[in-house]
Amino acid sequence: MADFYTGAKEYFPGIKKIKYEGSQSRNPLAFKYYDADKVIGGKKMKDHLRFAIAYWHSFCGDGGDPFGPGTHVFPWGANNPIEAAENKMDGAFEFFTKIGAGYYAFHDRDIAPEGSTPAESEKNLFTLVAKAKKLQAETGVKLLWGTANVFSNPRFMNGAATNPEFGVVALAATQVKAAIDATIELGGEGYTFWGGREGYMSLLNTNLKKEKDNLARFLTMARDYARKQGFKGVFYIEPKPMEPTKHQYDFDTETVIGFLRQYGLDKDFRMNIEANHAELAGHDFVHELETAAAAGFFGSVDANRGDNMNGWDTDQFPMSYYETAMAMYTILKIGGFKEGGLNFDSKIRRNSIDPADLFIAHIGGMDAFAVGLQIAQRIIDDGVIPGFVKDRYASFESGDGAKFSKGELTLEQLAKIGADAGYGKTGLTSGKQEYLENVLNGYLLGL
Ligand code: XLS
Ligand code: NI
Ligand code: NI
Repeated sequence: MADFYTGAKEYFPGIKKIKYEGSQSRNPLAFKYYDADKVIGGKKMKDHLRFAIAYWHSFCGDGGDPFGPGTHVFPWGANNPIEAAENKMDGAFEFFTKIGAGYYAFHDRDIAPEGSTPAESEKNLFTLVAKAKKLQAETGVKLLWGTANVFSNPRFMNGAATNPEFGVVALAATQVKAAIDATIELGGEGYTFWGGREGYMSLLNTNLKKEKDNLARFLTMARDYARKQGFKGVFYIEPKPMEPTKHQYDFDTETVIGFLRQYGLDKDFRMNIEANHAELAGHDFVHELETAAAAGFFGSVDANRGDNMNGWDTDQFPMSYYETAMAMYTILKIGGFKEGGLNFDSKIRRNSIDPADLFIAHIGGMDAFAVGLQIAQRIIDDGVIPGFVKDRYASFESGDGAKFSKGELTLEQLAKIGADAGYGKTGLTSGKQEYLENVLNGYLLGL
């Protein structure tokens, strides 16, 4: 029996299931570091990393950009749009099983074409959901999260939930409701809201307060509907500061946490953090992860990278061991993924047109996170870096410092402690950043 799925036609002929061959392998179609069943820190790599494939980039994006049309020729053309969507889904599951990803993620319009009425769109969606359900059962691949594309169609040019026209908000609801139903039907572990056009281009035509209130109301309705239908999974907000709008309301993790708390959504929603979006917000990827983790809002990851020479969402595949190590260190510190995973919201370049390129790109990303995971585990096992951080805050563990931490001191008492101690050399302690960077570089080189 083949160890991968194919429908009536094999869409990636000549490519077999991708295997782990080790770091000495020169085979571009083999993993060098990702060894799915290898146990790291008591857990298999595949259970730590929970890789997901993004349907939109891998099977819908054709390489088109503002300066020219698509360059990627997809082999699933057919006589009508539904048949094409079915073929594409066969191709997608062939890819998931050949690359060995346990999860995928999709927008409603990625898997099924829009119809001429909301009812027809929903019917199309559920035709493909039925096929996805069958293929999930057959292959064991699971849905990490579902979502609705309420940003591409021209009707959403002024926003979806934040649109100034009530009629558009209602049409967005037709899609979100159906996408929630689809997610539940497929056993999706999460449901994501990325506010593509939920923001503004100019305050001259925008009532910012009303739009944020409407967004919160819409999210509340979606949450209530999903829970009523029995959805037990997590809702994610995926922050992004800009693009396509000038300013998006879900700017970054800290902003979104404030918004969720303001509107009482903090129990059900967690963060889906995308590396490239963090960069656009002027943050490191790991800053966003650590901020979410510290506040108890960490959920899932859209794995990719930007280009530090330009300022848009290039959605390149993650390659930096330094970044993946820092990310996995934060994730391991909070006990790993609970419900989320590493979703490759990444796309191959416009001129990467060989069918193998999609595999090679994912292999690189999966290997990069496999390396990052092992380095992160090394940081923890070796103990030098966590030990340094622990010692740095040791003065809060006993005596007056511990009283301060427990909230047992008033400002007057605290000031008296300071006054009694005097200036002396208090505070003149090295942060040792370069030393710690050198330790980390040692791990990166396997030392
Ligand atoms: C776009 C977003 C998008 C979300 C899903 O920048 O990353 O792909 O992940 O709607
Ligand atoms: Ni994303
Ligand atoms: Ni993005």
